[in-house]
Amino acid sequence: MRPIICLELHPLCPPPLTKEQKESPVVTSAFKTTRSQEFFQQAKELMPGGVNSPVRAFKSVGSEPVFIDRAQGAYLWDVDGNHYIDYIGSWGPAIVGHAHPEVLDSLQAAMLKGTSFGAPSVPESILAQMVIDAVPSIEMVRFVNSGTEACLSILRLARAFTGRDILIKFSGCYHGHGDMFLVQAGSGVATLGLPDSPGVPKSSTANTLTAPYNDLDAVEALLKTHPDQVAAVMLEPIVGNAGMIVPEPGFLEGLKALTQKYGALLIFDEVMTGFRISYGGVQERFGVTPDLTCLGKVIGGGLPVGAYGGRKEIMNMVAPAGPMYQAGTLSGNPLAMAAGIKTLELLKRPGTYEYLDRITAKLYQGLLDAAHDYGHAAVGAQVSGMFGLFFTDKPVKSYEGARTSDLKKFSRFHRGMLERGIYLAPSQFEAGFTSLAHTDEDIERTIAAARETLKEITP
Ligand code: HOZ
Repeated sequence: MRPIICLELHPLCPPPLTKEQKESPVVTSAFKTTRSQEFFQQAKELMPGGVNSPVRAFKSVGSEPVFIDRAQGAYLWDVDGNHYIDYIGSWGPAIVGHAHPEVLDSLQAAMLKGTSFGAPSVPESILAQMVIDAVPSIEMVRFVNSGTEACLSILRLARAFTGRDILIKFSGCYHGHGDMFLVQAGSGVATLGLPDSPGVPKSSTANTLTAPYNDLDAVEALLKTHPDQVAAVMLEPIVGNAGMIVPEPGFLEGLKALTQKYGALLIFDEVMTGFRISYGGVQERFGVTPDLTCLGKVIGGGLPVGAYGGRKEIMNMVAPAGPMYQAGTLSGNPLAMAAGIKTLELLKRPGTYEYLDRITAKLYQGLLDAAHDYGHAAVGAQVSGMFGLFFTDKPVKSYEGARTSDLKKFSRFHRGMLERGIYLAPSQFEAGFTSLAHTDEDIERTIAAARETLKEITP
């Protein structure tokens, strides 16, 4: 094994940034990644691919990750002292900005009372009430520790409630890494162009059927071919794991009608969109209420969390109220609850979603204009604090459409932006996220960086 690289301090701890590095403006010329490269070499011997989640390895953009040392507001600083405007936001949770002082105060107060009880505590009920008040489909909720866990549990619940086995999902949608969801999945699976994962027995996916997103006819055909067998139709109601794809008018309403007609449950995976697209998620903003909903990311305020919920008659099947078993040692953890409660309180303040909408629309339009002004085919989408761009001239309505995007161009764009201090998701098949901490000036700097980058790239 290689010796652990020893920098100035503890071997696993990057040196502190100097005062100048902390205060430096966004890097435009002195981009250096020497230390990140050293840490990545070391990490690759310690963890598969050097990371704990595949997309963040930057493999699909043909480069190497920068190692993050610190995050504050809309900004990140890496171990080489480069300073970035962050549009990943920890893949969604950082909606009020990183290390928000009020979230940190709540966490500190919670931490002083203990980090985990493995027993009921009042903060669980406070966050549960906030989620129930906000999300139209949720009358009762169960907290878990990740979006993956929420999706695994919700499918078991849908199967238990309906007594049916089949799941209909959509190509390019990602519902975590549970065996039965790894069929034409988005996120890391799409990013790395992986076929369905080895290690997943055929029997685990035998009951998973897929349809193209935005294609109601395909869904109805599957429901007709498998009468009384489909437990649930599950989707990201706005897709963020195949790049960003929005539902066409009538698509969500059509799924609701079809699931009712064929006796299946409709499940919205709002792990990414919950409390982001609006306080009540996509279901509130688009006025379509599913039977069950998965949540994660924002409701943990940056700590590991997931949740699933729905109508009481369904949720009361979950143990110990009912027979469907699901459990977790750290579920309802007091730190995650405290960070989640404060984050939702901050989001509830007047004007937050209007602000997210305004700055993100400005960013999205600026990026699109920059691409078109320099002769690049580009399309995309933006709703509230979520956005995405594809380098293609065809409208993108599904994962099949997203795959027409010019991935080489995306890689060059990503690198050019990184070197100019703009931290975008290192994959065409992920959405971008803004936060309440992003300022108009940040957006203008980002658009200026995009114009410089896109000017350099041959259309
Ligand atoms: N799969 C998540 C994004 N869609 C998380 C990626 C990561 O944390 O690397």
